[in-house]
Amino acid sequence: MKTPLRVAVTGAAGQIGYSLLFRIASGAMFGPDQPVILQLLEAPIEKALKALEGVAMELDDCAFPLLKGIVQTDKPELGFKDANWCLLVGAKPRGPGMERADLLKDNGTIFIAQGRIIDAVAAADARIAVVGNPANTNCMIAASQARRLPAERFTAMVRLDQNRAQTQLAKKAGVDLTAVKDIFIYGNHSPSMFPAFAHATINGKAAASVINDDAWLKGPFCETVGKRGAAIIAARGASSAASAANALVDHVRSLVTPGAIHSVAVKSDGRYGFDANVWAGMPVRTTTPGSYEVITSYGMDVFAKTKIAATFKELVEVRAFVAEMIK
Ligand code: NAX
Repeated sequence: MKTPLRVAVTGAAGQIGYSLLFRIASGAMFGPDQPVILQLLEAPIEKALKALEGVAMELDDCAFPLLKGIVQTDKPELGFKDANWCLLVGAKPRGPGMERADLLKDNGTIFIAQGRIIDAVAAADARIAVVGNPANTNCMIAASQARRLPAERFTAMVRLDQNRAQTQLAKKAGVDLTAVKDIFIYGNHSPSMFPAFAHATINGKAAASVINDDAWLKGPFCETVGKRGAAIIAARGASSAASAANALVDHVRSLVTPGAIHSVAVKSDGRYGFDANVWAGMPVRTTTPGSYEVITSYGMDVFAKTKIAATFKELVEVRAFVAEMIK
């Protein structure tokens, strides 16, 4: 029996948490022979903590053989203690009429504190994956507080966008989803993101030649992927939850699977035109469990460069809003 992994999840009583925790406990994230201890962290709000109690009761009722313990807490020092993975899902949502600067400030406060505490109390091999929006910026802020854990350990999720792009390409080409490969997301997890279709393949051929509709790829395809989150809200009356949880399972699963090639928002060091010190979506190859290298070999045409420049500009603008927080 392997030693259980300690997996901290923030926002554990939220809607993504409700789709996520059962997948982790069932083995979908770390494999069918890897036991886990779930360390569930919620905001110090009575209603959220009560809901968390109910979620923990349901986890118990699943009798998952891999689930070796559940911690429920509103204390980050306890929630992140010795955690091997910290999944930062909880964040403050943008309320009606709320300015972007206020949202960034409120979330910045949360992610500064969490970054510091993770750095102080998490396991030496801790990896951090940020989902709470604005995910790239929150990840940058948390990483900026770390002195012990290297910045590469902090990643933000763009896998939902990659999964969305893969499905859109498969539908358009009328092929099975598994025929679509190498579609990666560049930049911010926001409508400005760029799904770089020029490198995608369908059944081993260039996706652009199979689809043969440049206008669709440059227009509706990019727009559909970029605005999918808003379309889900319009249809469901609530933001993506099960698909976001599924994408986080994919994000972590790929990061612990050597050889996996996938999109992750990571700290840039100037690749693909992103300036150092923004967290931007890029293709990575997992090297050893939890570690990766950025794939730098993809060339970009004029259209791709323009799209990447736009999402980069947005990342830099947002960084300017939080400059005080990342000093
Ligand atoms: P919910 O509002 O259902 O749940 C969030 C939970 O976080 C709440 O239970 C809240 O009490 C908790 N929370 C707030 N502050 C906390 C803190 N300081 N410590 C611990 N817990 C805290 O939101 P949900 O639908 O689960 O979404 C969570 C986050 O994911 C949001 O920021 C959302 O915007 C973001 N998303 C990110 C996606 C991505 O692809 N990166 C896609 C889906 C989703 O929109």
